[in-house]
Amino acid sequence: MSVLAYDLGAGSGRALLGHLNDRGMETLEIHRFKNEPVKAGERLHWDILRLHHELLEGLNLVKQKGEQPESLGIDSWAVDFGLLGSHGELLGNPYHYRDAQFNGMMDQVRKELTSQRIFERTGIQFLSFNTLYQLATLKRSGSPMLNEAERFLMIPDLLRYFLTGEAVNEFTNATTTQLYNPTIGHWDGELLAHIGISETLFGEAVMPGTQVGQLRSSICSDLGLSAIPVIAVAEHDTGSAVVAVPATERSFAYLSCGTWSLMGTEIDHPAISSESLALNFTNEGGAGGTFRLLKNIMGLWILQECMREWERKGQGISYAELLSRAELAPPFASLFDPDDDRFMPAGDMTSRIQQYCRDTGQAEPQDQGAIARSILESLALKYRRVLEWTEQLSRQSFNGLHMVGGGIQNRLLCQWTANSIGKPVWAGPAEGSAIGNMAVQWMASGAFKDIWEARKVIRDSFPVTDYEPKDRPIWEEAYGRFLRLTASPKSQA
Ligand code: LRH
Repeated sequence: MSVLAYDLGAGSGRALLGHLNDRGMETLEIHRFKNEPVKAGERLHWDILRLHHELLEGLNLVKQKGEQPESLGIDSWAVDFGLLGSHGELLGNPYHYRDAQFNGMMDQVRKELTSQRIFERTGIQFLSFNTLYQLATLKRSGSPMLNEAERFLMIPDLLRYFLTGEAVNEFTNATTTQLYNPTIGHWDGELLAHIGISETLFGEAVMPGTQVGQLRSSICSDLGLSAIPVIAVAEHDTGSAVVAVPATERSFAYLSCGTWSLMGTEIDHPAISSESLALNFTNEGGAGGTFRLLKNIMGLWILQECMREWERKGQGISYAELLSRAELAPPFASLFDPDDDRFMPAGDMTSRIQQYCRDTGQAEPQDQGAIARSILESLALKYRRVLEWTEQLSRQSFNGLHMVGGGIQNRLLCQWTANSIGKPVWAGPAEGSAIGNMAVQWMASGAFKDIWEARKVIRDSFPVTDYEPKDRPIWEEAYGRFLRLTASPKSQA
C-alpha cells in the first residue's frame, strides 16, 4: 500500500508515492512542477490555482500508474494564506511573503506591542513577513478582502480544502503565523484583537496526523479513483523535514537546506526566554508533540537569485558548472552576512553582494565563480554562528550536524559546512519534507508507533553521506573575520 505526499517549495513542487514494506521505505517521484510567483501590477502572488491544477495532475499520474494510495498529505512553505468568503470561495489570490507591501509593518507592530509581549505569547522569531504583519498590512490598508472574509486558511489548508471541501487549520503551520499561542494551544485573541482581525476566521488547529476528510467524490469520479483519506501532516515543510532527520539520539542538530536554511534542534516545550528573544530564535510546532528551536538563515535563495539574474542577462550557467567554478575561485576573498535585509527581496542580487563588499572594505567578487564562492562560504560561516547559538540556547553540545533537503545535492556546501563547524556533517535524505510528510501519514495509520520508529526506518532506507571537517585553520581564521564583519546587533537578529 502506498501514500501520496505533495511537497511544495518556494520554487518547485513535487508529488511522491511512498511504499513501506519489510525492506523499509521507498519513494517514487510521480510529478515535479514549477512554482513560479506571478507579479501582477505591483503585487507578488502565488499562482494558487495552477498549484491546485498540478496536484490534480499528480493524482492523474498516480491513477495512470494503477495506484490507489491509502492516504495523501500536503506540506508547503509557511506563513502565507488565502481567505474564504461566505460562499466558501477564495477571495483574491494569495500574496507572496516577499511582496513589498509588507515592508515596515513588523517594526510598527513591535513598537506598538513590544517584542517581549509578542514573543511571550507566540515564541516565534521576528521575520518581516510573518502572517501577523501581513494581516496587519491588509487591515491597515483597508483591504476589501478582510471585510468579506469568513475563513483564514494557510496554503496547505487551502489546497487541502480544494481537494476535500473541508476548511481546517493545521497546527505546525499555524504556529508560524506568530498569531498562535502554544502555551494555551490556541490562536492568540489579544494579538488578533490588536491588529483588528476577528478570531472567528480561525478554526481550532488540528494536530499532524489528523484525518481531515476525503478526496472529493467529484475528483474521484473524474479520475476514476476510489475515495482517498486526506491527512493533515506536519504541513509546514520544515516540520515535515525535521521528522525525516535520521537521528539516533534525542539531542541532535539539523539544517533543513533549500531556498531557506533552517537550523536548530528539536525540543519538547517551547523555549520562550529573553535569551531566545535576543537571538531571534523561534519555537515552531512540530509533529508528535515536538517543537523546533531554530533560526531562519537566508539560504540558497541568494544563489538561486543570482542564477536567475544571469539567466535574464543571457549569461545562464548550469548548477554543476557554477559549483566547479566556485571551487576554483580564490578562498575567503569576500564574506558577507547572508541575513542582511538587503538580500531578502528578489532582484539584482549580484550587485547587492558587491555593494556589501564595498561597504565593508572587501574585494568585490566579479565573476560567477567568485560570487558563488562568496555566497557558499558566507553561508557555511553563518551556519557555524547559528549552531553555536543553538548550543548556547539549548544547553547542549552536538557532535555533528544533520543536513536534509534538496540543498544537500550541493556537495561543496556540505563539505564547507563541515569545515566551518569543525564537526561532521551527515547529509540525507534530500527529499526530507516529502519523506517526513509520508512518515506522519504512516503514524496516522498506525504503521509507525511514533516519530522515533519512523526515523529508524528512514535511517535504514535512505543513503546518508558523511563529510568530515578539513582545512580547519583557514576556516577558523575566516570565522574570526566573519564575526568582526557581522558584529552589529542587527545582523544577529
Ligand atoms: C521553508 C519555509 C520556512 C519559512 C519560510 C517562509 O520553506 O517554510 O520554514 O520561514 O519557508
